[in-house]
Amino acid sequence: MAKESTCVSKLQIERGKFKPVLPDILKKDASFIKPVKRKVTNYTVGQDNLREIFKNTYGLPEITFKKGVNKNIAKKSIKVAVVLSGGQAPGGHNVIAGLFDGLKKTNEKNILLGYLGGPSGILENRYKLISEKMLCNYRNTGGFDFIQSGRTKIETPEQLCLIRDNLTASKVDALVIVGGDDSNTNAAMIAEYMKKENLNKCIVGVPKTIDGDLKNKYIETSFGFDTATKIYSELVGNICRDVNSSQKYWHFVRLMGRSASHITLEVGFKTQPNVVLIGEEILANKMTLAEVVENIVSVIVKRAQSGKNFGVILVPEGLIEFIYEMKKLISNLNDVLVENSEIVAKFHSVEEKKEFIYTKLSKEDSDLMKSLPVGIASQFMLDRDPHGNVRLSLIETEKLLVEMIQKRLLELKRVNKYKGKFLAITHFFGYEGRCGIPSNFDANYTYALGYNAAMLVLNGFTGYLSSVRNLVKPPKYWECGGIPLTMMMNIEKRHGKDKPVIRKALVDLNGKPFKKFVKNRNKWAISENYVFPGPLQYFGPPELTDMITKTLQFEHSK
Ligand code: FBP
Repeated sequence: MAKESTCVSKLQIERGKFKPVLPDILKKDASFIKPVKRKVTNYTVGQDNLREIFKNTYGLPEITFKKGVNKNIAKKSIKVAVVLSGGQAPGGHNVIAGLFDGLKKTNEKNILLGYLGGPSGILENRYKLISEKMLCNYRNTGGFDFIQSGRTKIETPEQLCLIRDNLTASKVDALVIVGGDDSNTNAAMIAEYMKKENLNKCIVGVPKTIDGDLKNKYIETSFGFDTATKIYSELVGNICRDVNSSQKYWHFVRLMGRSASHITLEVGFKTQPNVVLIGEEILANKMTLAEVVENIVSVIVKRAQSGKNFGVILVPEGLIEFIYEMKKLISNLNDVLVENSEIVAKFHSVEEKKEFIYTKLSKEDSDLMKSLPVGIASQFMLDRDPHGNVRLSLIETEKLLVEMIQKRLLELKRVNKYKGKFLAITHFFGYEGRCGIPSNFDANYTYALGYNAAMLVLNGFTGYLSSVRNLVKPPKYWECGGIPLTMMMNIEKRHGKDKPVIRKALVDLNGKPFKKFVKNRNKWAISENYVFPGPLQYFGPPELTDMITKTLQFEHSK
């Protein structure tokens, strides 16, 4: 429990007393938690290339923990290492706490160490031994600051050798990688390498990301999504109330989420603003930027006709990559930047870089890039992250939209088709929510994911993602087990090359949440159906403290 000190808040002290609820199956002694294997039959369809890359870890069975005698649990003490990878997400510290408690409950001599600063910590062999004394101040807290995080991509043979050597030198038996799709791709690569090298080292992943895009039939949600969306919803709800009070501004709020619009959809449900853009729909309809702008303009014009020159618009962070011509431009630009990386690096200014790049792009692409506001075109040139992704958090799409909307409204004004007043304010909410104090859901979920990861490694499983399901039910009923990482992979283009990566789950346009949204959005557009969710609650009635996301509710509704 967090101790009182000048840098610990009262809430943190109270929150430190929260005892995560373990699923019933994990409450048992490890020797009574039996892993049941299920062969996955449709595993190999159309995935021959993956089978080739993951010769040793492809085709593993799915694991579910059930009540029963387990004679295979590690008899000797083991040493496990944990690493936090990628962007922060509320609950990371509780994964470590669950892992620690699961290991210690099974054998007091089991050891947990934490690699520092993300995957680079493994490469540089920087770690700390984790003790209860150190951990107690971090239980139920937000952030990743206990051992920090990083985005180093692990893929080269040299890196894999180094990891092998470092794990071996430190006598680490198992490595738990807490990360999103890219980081768990790392986990799959390391698991395969260890198997290939005949090393008895277990590599297990834990699904983390506020973006909510690491999910599938077996992984119902990634941790952090619940807390982050509650925090953003409070902020957006407050803006809706402000808008409704002053009735003079249009607020454009871009929300994090990278390539997926799950966060935007969830915050949309919780606050019911006037426009919610869903990138996946824009892509499916092959909409151009001009068409996206036109759709927003039609709502602005309609509301202005009833004297409403105000409103709130949610923009997903990844919007730009969903607009057909932009997606093509970004993909071609990525290839050109990789092919010409040495030359580009020699230019001193972004302007020089852009001028050079224009000569390498097709006329269509370079004309499009030149037509963008200068600032946005320059943001397109920023370095990609180590996984080859455009740093979407740095591209101010909301400002691009405002600029284009202003132009269009002026045109309409000139021909007397718009008589309103358009005053726009832009926001970007992302970093505000990633390190929030985890909600009850995330505190429980992360603790269970960590504890479950301990059970997986104690049983010697490797190449798995820790899976805790049945999340619409109270934690007591959650089901636990492991899903083979390779089962979630496909081949995608990264840095201009085909690479095996974990499949991102985008908003499913045939899914229940999206359909529910479509039913409501016209009503939200013209009237003020705003909902003001207020702050995330840690104490009080369970209806408030244990509320799950609308996305989970709708996805699992009958
Ligand atoms: P992960 O996918 O690693 O969980 O990161 C999510 C995220 O918060 C995105 O929503 C955002 O685009 C990105 O990280 C920002 O990255 P950075 O922390 O490097 O600025």
